[in-house]
Amino acid sequence: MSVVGIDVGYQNCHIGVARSGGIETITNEYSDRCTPACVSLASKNRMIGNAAKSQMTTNFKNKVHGFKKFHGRAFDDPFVQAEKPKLPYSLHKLPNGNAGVKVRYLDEDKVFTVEQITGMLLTKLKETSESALKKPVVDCVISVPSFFTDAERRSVFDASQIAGLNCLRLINDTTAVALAYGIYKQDLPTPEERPRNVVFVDMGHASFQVSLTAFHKGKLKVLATAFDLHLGGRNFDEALVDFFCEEFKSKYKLNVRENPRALLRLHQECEKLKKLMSATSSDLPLNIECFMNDIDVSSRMNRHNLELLPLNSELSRDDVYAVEIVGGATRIPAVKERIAKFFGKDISTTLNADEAVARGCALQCAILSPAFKVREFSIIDVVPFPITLRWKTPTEDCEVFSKNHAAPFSKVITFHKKEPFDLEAFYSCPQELPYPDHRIGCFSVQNVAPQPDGESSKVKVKVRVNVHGIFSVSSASLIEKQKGEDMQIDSEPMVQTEGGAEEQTKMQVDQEGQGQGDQQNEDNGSNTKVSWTFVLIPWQYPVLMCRYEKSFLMIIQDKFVKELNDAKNAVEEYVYELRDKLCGIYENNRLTLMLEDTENWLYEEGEDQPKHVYEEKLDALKTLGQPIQDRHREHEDRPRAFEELGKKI
Ligand code: ATP
Ligand code: K
Ligand code: MG
Repeated sequence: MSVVGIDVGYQNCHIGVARSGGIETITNEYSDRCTPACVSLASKNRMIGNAAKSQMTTNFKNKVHGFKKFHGRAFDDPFVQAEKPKLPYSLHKLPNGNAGVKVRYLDEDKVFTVEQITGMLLTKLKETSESALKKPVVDCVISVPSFFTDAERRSVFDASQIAGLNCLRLINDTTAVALAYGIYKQDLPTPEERPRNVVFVDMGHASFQVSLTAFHKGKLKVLATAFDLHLGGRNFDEALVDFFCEEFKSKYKLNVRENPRALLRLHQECEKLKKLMSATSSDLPLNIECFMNDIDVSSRMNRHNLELLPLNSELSRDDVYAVEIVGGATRIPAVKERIAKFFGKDISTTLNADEAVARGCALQCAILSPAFKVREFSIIDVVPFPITLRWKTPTEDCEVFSKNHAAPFSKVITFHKKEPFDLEAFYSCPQELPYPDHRIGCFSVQNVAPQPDGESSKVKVKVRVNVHGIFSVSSASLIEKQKGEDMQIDSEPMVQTEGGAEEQTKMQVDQEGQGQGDQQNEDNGSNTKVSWTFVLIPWQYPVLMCRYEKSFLMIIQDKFVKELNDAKNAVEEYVYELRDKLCGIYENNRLTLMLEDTENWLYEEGEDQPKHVYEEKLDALKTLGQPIQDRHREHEDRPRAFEELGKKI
C-alpha cells in the first residue's frame, strides 16, 4: 500500500511520500520538488509538468495550464467566461454543458474534459512517486481548496480515478497544513486545557485561504475557514502585466494584448520581477529583447504596495496563539505586512511554504494506511457552506448542515411517508457561494409504501458530508412495524445526529452513490429495519467522459514516443562517441565514413523513423565499431598490465 500525498496547485504541484525515515517531499526527473501544473499536447505525444512548461511560448495553443478552477464548472459559468479571453488555449462547451479544453493532439482537433487534463497531470505525479518509491502507487490523499463545492470535489475525485489513483481523502489545503503543523508538536494542550488556536494562511497562485484551527494533544479541529478565491500571486502578475501593457502602448505603440506569444512572455517576465521585488525594495529593470514586431522593450518597477483585499472572517484575534503562513505568494512583503496587521500579530513561518500542503497530505495518507505506523491524530474539518434538504409534497426545507458544522459527519432524518419521495439538497446561501449553481443533487427514495394498516411508514434517511467534503444521502431504510406495536408518527421530520464528530472522523471512506443501507438495528429489535436503495439524480455530477482505456492509450503513446526518442538518441550518441575516439587514436576509414553517413541520415530521412530502424542502425554501427573499440582497449590494457606486474615484482 502506497503512502502518498499530492498537493495539486493552480501553478505548482508537490508530492509527499512516507519512507522508513518519515515523510519526505520528493523530486521529479528534473530534480525539481515542484512539478508545474501544465499539460502540453503535441502531434506525437503529451508532455506534462516541467517538459510542458518549457514549451511555454512555442506550442502555446496546445499548452494547458490554469485549469484547476474549471473543475465541475459549466462552459457558461461566469468565472469560466471571465478566464476565457486570458487563456492562450481554447475552451469548448461539452455536450453536458461543462467546460472542456480544445487542443490539437496527434494531429487532430481534440476536446478533453478538465477531469482528463487533471487526470494527465495526476498520472505524471503518480509516475514520479512510483519512481521515487520504486513500487506501484495507488492509494493517495489529494488536496483541494477549502472553498471547493461538491461539484468541484467530485470532479477532482474523478480525475484521480482517471489517473488510476485511489484517493482516500480529498483534504482541504489549510487542513493539510494544520496536520503538518500539529502532528509532531509535543507541547499541545491536554483535553482539559484550553485549546491552542492557530491561524493558517495559504496564498498560492490563484487563491487565498485562511483557517482557524484548535489543537489539543493528538487532535485538531478546524473552527472556521475564510477565503478569497480571486486573490493570489497571479493577481500581482496581472497587475504588473496591465501596467506594462499600458506603458508599451504609449512608449512603443505596441498592442501586446493582441499577440498571445508576447503576452505570455510578458507574464513570465512579470512573475520573475515580482519574485525579485520580494527580495529587494529598490528599483528593478525589465528588459525583453525582440519582444514584438522586432522591438526590444525595457522599463523599471519597484516594490508595489498592491492592495490586499480585506480579509472577510469572523475570527477573533485575541485568542490566537500563532499565525502561520504558507504558499508561494506569502513571500510578497506587502502580503506579509497585511496579514500581520490584520491579526495584530507577528507572523510565523515555521512551515515550508511550498511543501507543507503535500506533507500534510502524505501524513493524512499515512494515518489512513494500515501499512504505515504514524502517531494517531484525529482531524475534524468543517462544512464550508451550509446545506439544506428539501422534500416535495408538501414542500419543506431543513438546514441539515450549518456553516462550520463539523465534517465528516452523518445525520439520520426520519420521515413518515406513504409513497416514494424526492430529497433535494442544495447550498443554503447562493449569494455566499463561490459557485453559480447552489444545487447539489436530487435523491429519490424509492419503494416506500404505506403500512398494512394504511398508516405512514417510518423512513430513516442518513445524510452525510463524507471525508472528501462531499454531501450524500448514504442510506434510506424503512422501519417495518411489527404486529401489536404502535409506531409514533410525527408529521415533522426528526433530525438526529449520529455519533459524535469524533467518532465520524475514523475515516472509513464512503462508497459513493451506492446507497446501501446499514444493517445495524437501531430500534432495539421491536421494529424490523428494511434497507432500500435510492437513486441519485445528479445535477452537477460531472460525467466521467474518459474511459480508463483512453487515458491508458495516451500513456502507451507517450511511452512509445519516449522509447522511440531513446532509440534515436542512442544512435546519435554512439556516432559522436565513436567519432571522437576515431579522430584521436584508432583510424578506420570505413567506419569514419559510416559514422558520417549516419549523422547526415539522422538529419534527413532518419529524422522520423520507427524504433526498429534506429535499433538496426545502432547494431550495424556496433558490429563495425565494437571490435575496433575492443582492440583499442586491449591495446591500452596490455602496457598497464605490464606496469602493474612490474610494480608487484
Ligand atoms: P493555489 O494554491 O492557488 O492553487 P499554488 O499552490 O500553485 O496555487 P504556490 O505554489 O503556493 O501556488 O504559489 C505560487 C505563487 O507564489 C505564484 O504566483 C508565484 O509567482 C508566487 N511566488 C513564489 N515565490 C515568490 C516570491 N519569492 N515572491 C513573490 N511571489 C512568489
Ligand atoms: K502548491
Ligand atoms: Mg496551493
